[in-house]
Parts: sequence; structure tokens; C-alpha cells
Amino acid sequence: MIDGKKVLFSGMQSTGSLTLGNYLGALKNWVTLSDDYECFYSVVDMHSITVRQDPAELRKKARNLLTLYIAAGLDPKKNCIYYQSHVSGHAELAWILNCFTYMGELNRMTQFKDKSAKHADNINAGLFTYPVLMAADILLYQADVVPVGKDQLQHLELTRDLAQRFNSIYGDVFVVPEPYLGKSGAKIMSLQDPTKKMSKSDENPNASIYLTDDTDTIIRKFKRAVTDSEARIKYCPEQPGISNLIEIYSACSGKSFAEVEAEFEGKGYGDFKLAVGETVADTLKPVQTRFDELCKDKAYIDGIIKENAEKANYYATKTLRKVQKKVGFPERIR
Ligand code: ATP
Ligand code: LTN
Repeated sequence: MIDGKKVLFSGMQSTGSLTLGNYLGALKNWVTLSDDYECFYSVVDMHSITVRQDPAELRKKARNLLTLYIAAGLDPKKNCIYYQSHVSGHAELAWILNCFTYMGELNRMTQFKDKSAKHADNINAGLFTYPVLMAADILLYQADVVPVGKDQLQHLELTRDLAQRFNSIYGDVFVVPEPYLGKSGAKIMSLQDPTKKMSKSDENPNASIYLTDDTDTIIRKFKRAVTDSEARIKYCPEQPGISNLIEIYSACSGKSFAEVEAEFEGKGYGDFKLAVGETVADTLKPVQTRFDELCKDKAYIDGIIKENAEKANYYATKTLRKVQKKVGFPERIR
């Protein structure tokens, strides 16, 4: 608890450009939560280097991501928006937690299996212990809730296990966090392969809608979206492509699946895809406008980066000192 409010932590990697999946599955929900919780929203740049990055690009993407958090509606005065790499406590707690994590637990992580298949030439130890750093992110701020997409539930389960394991040895040190899954848009799929999630690291730019795509690009990508030949607009497992578009349309328009099906009853895929494209473009427009404005105000963004890193450091250090004491590290002499 901070000032009587429950604590919320979440983060996104600064790899690639943010997609509609990130927006509907994460960012949009974050904004609605920021009144009810004391929120920490991190740009997890330390996680990003588990796969090879170009340094200048990484720096730029991290800044864009932090700016997009604000453009999407997160108020940086109310929410702690900061770079993970500016708070050394993340790495320090991760090390300690590493010593409480079993190889078998990490071996079971599906994201590790997927990413090692994708980056077979660079299966580094950081990729393997990635979930431990994520656990450190969350536990460092004593977070009660963690909004994530379904793909991250396994990592959150590990975080809970680590917190409970640590607490059972040393007493109540960590809050055991709960996942928070948003109501709609929980998992947006690739437009080119609707059995795969839409991901910012997908090599095919037509598979994802980026938050910075203009209206024409958005409409073109939806026109090309892979669907089926059933020719009916119905949400069902046999039609993953169309179901994904219904999910997107529903999340952007606020209409239920049944309402969407009724609206497009008897209409063709062409009409539906155009409507989805237009609705998505309308949803993203205000975010894009605000992003462009914010990018011009360097001093404002710099100020937020500095202030919020200090705030994050304050809370992180509080937990870290407690943990260091529990595991038996010598006291600091002042
Ligand atoms: P990468 O391709 O770099 O692994 P990603 O696009 O999968 O990235 P993350 O940085 O891993 O994105 O995730 C940021 C947040 O967005 C997480 O909360 C995650 O659950 C959510 N998210 C990512 N992709 C989707 C998606 N397709 N649908 C819904 N939510 C998503
Ligand atoms: N692993 C997450 C990003 C992430 C995160 C976190 C999310 C890192 N640390 C802490 C929530 C809480 C991902 O790939 N989406």
C-alpha cells in the first residue's frame, strides 16, 4: 500500500514499435486503472537486451515508448513512468531471486522456448532468467496487481511462487501479486497468421498494426488480413482470422461480439475489413497527435524521466534493503 492505495506494476519492452495488441491488451487498460491504484509503469529496457539490440535504436525506442505511455493517456504526475535501467534495484533483487529459482521452473517457460527457437544463435543466460528479472520488477514495488496479457500469466505465476517461497523462509517480505486481465482485447492475433499473437518483433510489418501507422496503412493492412472462405462474420474457433477482427472491432468500438455480428449480418468481408480499419484508425488518431506534440517538448519529457526515476528508486530501495537484511547481507555503515 502507498498512501492507502493498492500498488500496481506493469511494463513493456522497448523492442520494436508498439502494436495494436500492446495498446488494446495493455496500455488502454492501464489508463483506466490509474485512478484506483498507485501505479508504476516501467519501460523495461533491461529486458530488451536479452535479444541483440542496436544501442542507438534501443535508446530511441525506449524514449518513444515512454512518450507513448503518456500520449496514450497516462498522467506522469499520478503514475510513475520510468526506465527500468535507471533503478539499479531491479538488477540487485533479480540476482537474489535467481538464487531462489530452480532451473526446472525456468525451463518450462513457454516464452523462453519460443524465443530460443527464434534466436537459436543467441540463447543467452539473460533470456533464460528473464522471468526472474520480471519477478524482481513486480516484487520490488510490493505490487498487489499486475495487468498483463494472457501470454504473461506463466511469468506471473512464477513471480507468485517466488514471493511465497521467499516469504515462507523469511517471513512476510513480499506482497504476493495478482494478475489483472482486461475484459476485452486480452489477446490480439497476427493479421497474417491468426494462430499467432500480434507481436512487435514480428518481421512481417503486415502482421501488425503499429500505433504510428497512418490511416491508409491501417486500412491496407486490414484489407490484406488473412481470413477464411466461410464468408460469414461470426466469432468462433473455426474462424480465427475473422474472430480476431471481431475482437479488435469490439475493443475499439465498445460493442459486444453479438452486436458486431448483428451489424455485419449478410455483409461481405470487404465491408467488414474496411469498417475495422476505419475504427482502429479513429481510435489511434488522438494518441498519435498527442505523441507528436510531446516529442517536440524535450525538456518536459526529460523532467518526467528524472523525477519519476527518483520516485521509483525510493520505493525500490525500501524493499531492497529489507530483502538484503533478510538474506544476511552485512549492514551498511553510515
Ligand atoms: P515482443 O514481440 O518484443 O516479445 P510483444 O509485442 O509481445 O513484444 P511485450 O513487450 O512482450 O509485447 O508486451 C507488452 C504488453 O502487451 C504485455 O502486457 C503483453 O501481455 C501485451 N501484449 C503483447 N502482445 C499482445 C497481444 N497480441 N494481444 C494482447 N496483449 C498483448
Ligand atoms: N515480460 C513482459 C514485460 C515485463 C513486465 C514486467 C510486465 C517485464 N517486466 C513486469 C508486467 C510486469 C512482456 O514481455 N510483456
